[in-house]
Amino acid sequence: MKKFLVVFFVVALTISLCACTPQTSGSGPSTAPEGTQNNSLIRVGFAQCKADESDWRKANTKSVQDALSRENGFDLILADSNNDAAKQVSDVQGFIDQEVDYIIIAAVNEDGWDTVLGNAQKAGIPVILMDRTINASEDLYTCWLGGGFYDEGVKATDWMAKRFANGKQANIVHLQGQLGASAQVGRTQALEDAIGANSNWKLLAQQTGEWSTDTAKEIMASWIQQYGAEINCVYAENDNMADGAIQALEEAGMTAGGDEGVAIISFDANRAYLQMTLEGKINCNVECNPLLGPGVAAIIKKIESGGQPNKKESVEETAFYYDTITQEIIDARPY
Ligand code: GYE
Repeated sequence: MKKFLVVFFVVALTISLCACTPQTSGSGPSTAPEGTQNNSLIRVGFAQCKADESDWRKANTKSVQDALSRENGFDLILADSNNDAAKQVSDVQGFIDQEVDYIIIAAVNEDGWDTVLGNAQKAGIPVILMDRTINASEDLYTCWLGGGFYDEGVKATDWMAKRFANGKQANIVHLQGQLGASAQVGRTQALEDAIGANSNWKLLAQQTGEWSTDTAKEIMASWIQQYGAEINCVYAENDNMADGAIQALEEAGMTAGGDEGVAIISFDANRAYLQMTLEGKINCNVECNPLLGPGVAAIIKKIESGGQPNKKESVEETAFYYDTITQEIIDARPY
């Protein structure tokens, strides 16, 4: 009888412990795959800006979830800050309180990280910055993996210099990303530097479109009301906003892109917008690779095996142009 009671107690205790295992939002079931124990999985907290905010962000989120799967030895916990910088900082503090093994951050805003990253450091939790950079001491994070936003902007302004060569007047409207995001800061700085260096370039208007197609369309419609045919260049800091601007131009009966239309600059080079580049609606689309999951997984595995990643791991990036891109190039791309 006593043996039965002991067995019954152990079984009951096991069932109650499984019931309180925190649900992870990574891919795969909430129980460890065959042959492994939950405690052999590397627990990673992923503080994402806003998982479905743009085509780029959706591809980025999926890339991390696919690479840091349970099958690959990870227990991924995704926190979506809904592009709220203060919430994202508290999401990171939550990961520290949960005693995760690693923290990944795609920072909504460059600023506000010193305290919480100091807490992660005290807790001995390595922090990997992915995509966005931040204004904090490099001692507070292990490494950064992402694209070069200022250099992306230079690729775009180099194309603009050819479009508006021989003193041709450029009258530019500028749709910025969410203010304070390092992608916005870098791409904006490149444009502002180029405007300062070209006396025939004029900035008619500048405003954040919050990375959003609808917001950018509304802003562009008001600029068309105000400036009309004077506008001959749109510098949109991501594909979704470039699409919104094109919709507004076409609804106003104006031509977007091509040799003679309003020149359209975009960033991200998501497949759907490379198709628009091939159609000539986007003139210059600068790549920013969202598929950073495998790189992050490799960095964590390197650390797990005693290695030390480089402080900065940037990814190769290129640009696509309406008069040279082909369907074959688009078909060969992974996103
Ligand atoms: O350009 C935009 C997303 O940080 C590079 O964030 C990323 C940017 C990307 O919202 O679409």
